[in-house]
Amino acid sequence: MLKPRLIEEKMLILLRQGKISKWFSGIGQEAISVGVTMAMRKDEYILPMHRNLGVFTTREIPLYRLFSQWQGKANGFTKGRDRSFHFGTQDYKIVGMISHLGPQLGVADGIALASKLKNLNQVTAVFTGEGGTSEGDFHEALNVASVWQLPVMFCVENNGYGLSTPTREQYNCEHIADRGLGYGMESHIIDGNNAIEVYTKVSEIADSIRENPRPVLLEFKTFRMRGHEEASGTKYVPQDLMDAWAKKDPVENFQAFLRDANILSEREEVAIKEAIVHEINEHLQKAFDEEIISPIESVELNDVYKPFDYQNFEVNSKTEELRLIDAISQSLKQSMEQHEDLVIMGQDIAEYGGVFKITDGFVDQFGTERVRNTPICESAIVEAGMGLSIAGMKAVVEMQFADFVSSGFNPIVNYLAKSHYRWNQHADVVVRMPCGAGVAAGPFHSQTNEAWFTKTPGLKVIYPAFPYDAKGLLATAVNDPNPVLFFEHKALYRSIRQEVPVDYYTLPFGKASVLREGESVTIISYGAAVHWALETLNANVDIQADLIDLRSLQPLDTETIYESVRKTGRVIILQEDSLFGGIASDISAQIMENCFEDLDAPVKRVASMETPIPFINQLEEQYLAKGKFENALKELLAY
Ligand SMILES: Cc1ncc(C[n+]2csc(CCOP(=O)(O)OP(=O)(O)O)c2C)c(N)n1
Repeated sequence: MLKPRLIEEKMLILLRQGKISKWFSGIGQEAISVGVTMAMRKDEYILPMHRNLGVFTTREIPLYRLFSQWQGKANGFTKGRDRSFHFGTQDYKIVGMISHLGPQLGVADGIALASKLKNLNQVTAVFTGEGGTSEGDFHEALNVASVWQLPVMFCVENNGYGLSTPTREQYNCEHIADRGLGYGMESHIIDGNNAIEVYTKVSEIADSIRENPRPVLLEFKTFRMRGHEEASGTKYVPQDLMDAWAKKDPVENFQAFLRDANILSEREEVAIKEAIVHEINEHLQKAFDEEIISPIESVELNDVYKPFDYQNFEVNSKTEELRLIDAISQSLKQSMEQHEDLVIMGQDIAEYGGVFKITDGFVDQFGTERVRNTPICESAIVEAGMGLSIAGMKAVVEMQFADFVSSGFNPIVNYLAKSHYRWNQHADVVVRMPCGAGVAAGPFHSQTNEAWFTKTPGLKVIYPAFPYDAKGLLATAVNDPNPVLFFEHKALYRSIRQEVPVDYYTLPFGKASVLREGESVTIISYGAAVHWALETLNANVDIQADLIDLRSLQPLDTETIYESVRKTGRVIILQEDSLFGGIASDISAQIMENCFEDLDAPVKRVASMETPIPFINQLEEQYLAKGKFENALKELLAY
């Protein structure tokens, strides 16, 4: 406890000297970080927050590495890409927070699920402040942990304030621990300023979780003695409250206890302190002496995704005619056979087989441990997928409808997408996205929301239009250790059939397929719109067009696009999504920038109306780009 205290005191000085950026103080809360970490085994994961320096020091991370991290230097954990405690390290089994606070609670669920599935008898500890408990992630994570009986210790550090917000404005129950009852979960209140109580109680609880896997909610009563971060001060905290808690200082009280019990002499105390101060100064010097990182573009770009060694599985087996939906189902099943560590999770996917029946019969073959029905909590399940990945497993998460991904949006774009770039931790998660209109399902069951994700570096976005492509690309998505959004158009599920190889095979990402070849125009599309373009070409046999089915939006096969545009000089991009900010706009811009001199006409984009997607057929038909395509194509040819 003394070590994090002394480090902090030093950091506060450096902060004033402008030598480090922000500082979030955990002074007064050390007994919790240190006590919990000491109660954990070294091979068990801890997911700390911004005030848990004691977790990092108790896991014995060399101090210079922490100091380098805070200065954004290479000996830190994020190569200068993320600040303060926003990092993880597999070497020390620590998984740091993202700024959004709540998501790591669900990540802990995933790690705990992996340890439960592997019978490791481990417990996972995750921290949050009482402010963070107001986030939906908290509720979702506790609910999932309870329904699945996952071995997680949810450690709430109730330190009185969330930034300037006192607890009475944060929640309206007496104790956060009281909520355990509502989740069907054991809970305890622990005096977070009493090191002995923290250590003994948490040790007992951790032991009992290892024996009997289950989640436990722990509320540590404590107090934040300094500002939220140093710049924000403590003016809003009444002085008498400060004074009362100052008397409960965990370091001073523990020192006094050790002295009274004749365990620690004054001489020993001084020696311990001197040794720590020496260590801090030595390591600080090392960090100061380290050069600052010089930016190299290629280094940054190369770390966004984990390198993936694509293995091509040959397609030489016999074929059978499959609908899109059967091809996806078959691919998923074969991936489950290929990867024993693959878990699929989604609403109603187990015995019921999913709303589209893609996982029908899977439970019989793979069991309910690997084919998991989930509560309705998209965030926690995406986060659990991340946790499985951290623990070395793979996850496929089924969104019941792509529209509902908005409820799991935060962990996808902020956690999964940024993890490899930030601290070299890949997110081996495929999110399956049954999407698209044309089924008279209205604004919330019809969207094709790929552009929400193609915008975000770190994600791969795949969007097949045919059974053959879907089967091979889904297999690759599972093999690829990066997060993949896999779009499956609902209107194509049962309407498109094709001869598909029976055996397992893969197809590479980033390769478009050229479905038709012609000299006069390039048509670029993906998903259901590819079939609209095919219909138009079938009805106008005189039009000589290259028809490019992108299949993969991120990575994007610009080579095939440019080659075709250079040949035809005219290009039309057809997308089902509404126009503004869709991928057609970016492809158009790239063509202008790279093929301008080969163009004989302006690039044309055809997309759906700038409205939400309406319900009744007549309105939906008017909304969709399909009806506008033929005229637009003819206009372009006549330009
Ligand atoms: C989703 C989200 N909303 C708001 C913030 C800004 N913010 C950062 S920490 C914090 C207070 C957190 O309070 P608490 O969880 O009690 O932890 P403490 O700082 O007291 O340890 C706030 C509002 C954020 N980081 N993320």
